Amino acid sequence: MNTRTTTTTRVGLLLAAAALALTGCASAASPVASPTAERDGQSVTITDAWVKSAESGMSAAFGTLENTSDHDIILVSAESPASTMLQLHETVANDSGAMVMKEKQGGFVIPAGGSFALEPGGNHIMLMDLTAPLIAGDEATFTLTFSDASTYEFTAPVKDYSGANENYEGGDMHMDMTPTPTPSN
Ligand SMILES: [Cu+2]
Repeated sequence: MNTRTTTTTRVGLLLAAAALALTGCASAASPVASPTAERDGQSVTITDAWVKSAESGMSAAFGTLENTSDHDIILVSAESPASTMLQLHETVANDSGAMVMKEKQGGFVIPAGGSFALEPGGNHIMLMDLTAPLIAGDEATFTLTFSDASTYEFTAPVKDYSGANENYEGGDMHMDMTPTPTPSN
């Protein structure tokens, strides 16, 4: 009798202690999964972001991605209400020596404490199929997703730009980004 009472009391105390521990834990924990490491999306910013104006079809977004963490961060995908599909593109020479853009396998690696340039003629975020014309002065919002599944959202102004007309070479698709000829300086 005596023993059972003691045991019951002890269990009750343990449960109370466990509840306290849980409460304390919950109030102290940060919203991220690991309190010691920042999610990638919290360590990345973009500066000088802009999007090329376009009536329809394709366009591209540029800027400089910066990584303030002490580890490399991999950008794996991008989304935007401005386009039904986005890809991460690199610009490379094809077999015949022409500069073409194609999807970057494995994503963009932003080096630890460093930056990754998105620029015409180089790496860029490709808008494959615009949902509406991108007019200079408008803005477009982008959501970047990193390899740890965290995200970073930014808004970029739309600007007129006559360059960045590389052909797209992906699988069996060959498309011109814009039918507008590039005026010479
Ligand atoms: Cu592209």
